[in-house]
Amino acid sequence: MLIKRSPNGIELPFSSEITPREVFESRRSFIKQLAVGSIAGGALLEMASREAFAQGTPGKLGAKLNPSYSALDKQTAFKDASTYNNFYEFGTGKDDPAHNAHTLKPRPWTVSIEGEIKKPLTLDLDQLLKLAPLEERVYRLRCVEGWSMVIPWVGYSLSELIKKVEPTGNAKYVEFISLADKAQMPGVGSRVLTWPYREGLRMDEAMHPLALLTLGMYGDVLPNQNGAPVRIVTPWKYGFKSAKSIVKIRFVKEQPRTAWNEAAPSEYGFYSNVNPDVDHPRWSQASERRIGEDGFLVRKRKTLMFNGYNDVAPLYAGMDLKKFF
Ligand SMILES: Nc1nc2c(c(=O)[nH]1)N[C@H]1C(S)=C(S)[C@@H](COP(=O)(O)O)O[C@H]1N2
Ligand SMILES: [Mo]
Repeated sequence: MLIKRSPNGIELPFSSEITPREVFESRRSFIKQLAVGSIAGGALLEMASREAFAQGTPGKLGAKLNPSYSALDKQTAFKDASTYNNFYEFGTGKDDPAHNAHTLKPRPWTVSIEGEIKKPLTLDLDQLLKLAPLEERVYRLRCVEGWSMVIPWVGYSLSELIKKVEPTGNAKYVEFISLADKAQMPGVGSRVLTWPYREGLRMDEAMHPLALLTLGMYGDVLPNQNGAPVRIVTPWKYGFKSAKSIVKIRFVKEQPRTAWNEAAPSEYGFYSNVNPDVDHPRWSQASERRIGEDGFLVRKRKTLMFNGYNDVAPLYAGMDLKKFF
């Protein structure tokens, strides 16, 4: 298998599906040309918008692509990314969130930041949107169930927020708590999980620049079903570590309990780094199905260690990742 190395050390397999940098750049200038009107015509415009969509656009949020943190894999269609979801607060079926999440009210919204920090804060959405420059980051998302997507998120490193609240020496972990409001979320009350949905990271993981405080995708704000108005995305971990619609970020001394770990401790560990060598007790994690590439003849993709984000490897130096799965 051909492995290409991107500027940030992310290993990219399947080179035939990678957009070479030159093609990428020339497409961009083509789109610019269209924008200034030097080329016109309905068909071309239609093509331009499709191209712009494929590469991400500044969009309503005005985020600038951060190429050094972006995978060049072909992006998942917005339609797929916004209709095939896991968000158990709105039901356990893949299409439940898209059907049911219209009852979520993403504004007004506040996130309270508390615990082992010198500057506890409550931030509303506008404050969150202005806390640091918004970036577009194209990340692979690998669900523990064996499928993956490639999504252009909008946000900034979680570390930007962490620095502002000045954690004390006791802050060893960060806990993320999702909204659990039965009035807005018909799935809360079901017994699949204990609510609210909770996730967590070790402090050094949370400080890693790849950990994204996410406020949008595909240039615009997050659709409700994708975790509006604010979620976490940790692309080197299985998707369930990326808690949606968060209302609280708490800095704590001890490793926090998490919703999936409580539900099935032998299946979902605290770390949950993507790891093709550690199988889920009920299925292999060696390969994955990329959403949008379905089809009888389409081969599954090999799952990469840390989902290809090798930059994070030093965080786990000396740890037995079979034990700390
Ligand atoms: N609050 C909450 N966050 C959640 C979930 C959930 O059920 N509730 N599902 C997780 C899982 S299993 C995955 S794979 C991702 C899916 O994110 P997406 O729908 O935006 O692709 O969200 C994660 N975050
Ligand atoms: Mo998942």
